[in-house]
Amino acid sequence: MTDRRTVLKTSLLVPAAALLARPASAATGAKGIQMQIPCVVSTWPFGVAANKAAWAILSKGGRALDAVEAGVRIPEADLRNHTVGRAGYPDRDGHVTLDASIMDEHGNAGSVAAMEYIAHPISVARRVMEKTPHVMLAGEGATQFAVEQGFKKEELLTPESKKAWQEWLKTAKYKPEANIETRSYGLGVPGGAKNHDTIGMLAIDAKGNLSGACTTSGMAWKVRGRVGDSPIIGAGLYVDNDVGGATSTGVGEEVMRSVGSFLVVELMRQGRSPQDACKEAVQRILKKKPEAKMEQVGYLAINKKGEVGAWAIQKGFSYSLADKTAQDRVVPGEAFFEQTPGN
Ligand code: SD4
Repeated sequence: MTDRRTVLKTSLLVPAAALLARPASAATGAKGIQMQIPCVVSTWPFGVAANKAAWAILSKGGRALDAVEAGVRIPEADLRNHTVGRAGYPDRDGHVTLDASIMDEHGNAGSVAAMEYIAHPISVARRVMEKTPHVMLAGEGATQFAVEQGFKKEELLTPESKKAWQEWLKTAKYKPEANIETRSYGLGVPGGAKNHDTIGMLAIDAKGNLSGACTTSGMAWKVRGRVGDSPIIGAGLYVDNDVGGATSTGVGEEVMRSVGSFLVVELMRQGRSPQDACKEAVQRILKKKPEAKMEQVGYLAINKKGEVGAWAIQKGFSYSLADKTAQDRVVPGEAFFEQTPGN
């Protein structure tokens, strides 16, 4: 029987070079997937519904920035989803605090971190980008700014999320879990998401312009005040209209320490394919911290030509694609390791 220790032992026996040399599967090919422009890609199977909202804009010749904002607002509003927006699981003290970031084709960026009481952090992030000289607002100041901008202040902790939190309080054990979305949404069991997963979305519009958005309630039961990678420009999201864009999901601390999305875009700038760039960014995490193989981080990237690639630490990460040929494709991400049992 394969248990956690066996997987760890097995993976330790496989030299890193061999892991790196492992061929990509037929599902994606070594170079990833070629999309037709305009197109939109996003993390996890719950990206399908988000992509549809984005596609409604892109297919009419709309701007990528409008598409990614409209797209990620779908999971933000979905009360079955406990990892993004309203109904997101709270921190260990029972507060729902949201992180989000957005970037446009001009390299403009906006973000909010640890913001409470506002259901659509991505739209507040866009206002920060467009209405202030700043990039990031955090905490109470972010909520205050949102209210000044006309956003409604509301309780984000739903009865269902509160119940889950109270259940967690009985043992109060904090353990980030990998691939929650795949199990709760991908398998068609709504409302089962337990701990974390973020929507990151990248779009190219008919003019060939790129934008990206990333939004999350972060790690469930996190320490109050904790901010993840999602609102950090260059960590959870990075877009350079000359090159491409990247976004991440998983344990944000690993992504922040390696400035992952910026790294992916810079590798693409040097000529690496999106898939190869994502793979290298995951490899950097594992090189500095081999124990991270027990965690999950997944990167998703697209280049200016519409080539898409992804890579994760563990299997189980997947992403959603939409262009004129199909709007509901979900593709498994490549990974270095098997999914950790119990994760
Ligand atoms: C965070 N990266 O706050 C987010 C959470 C996430 O899959 O994506 N989980 O660290």
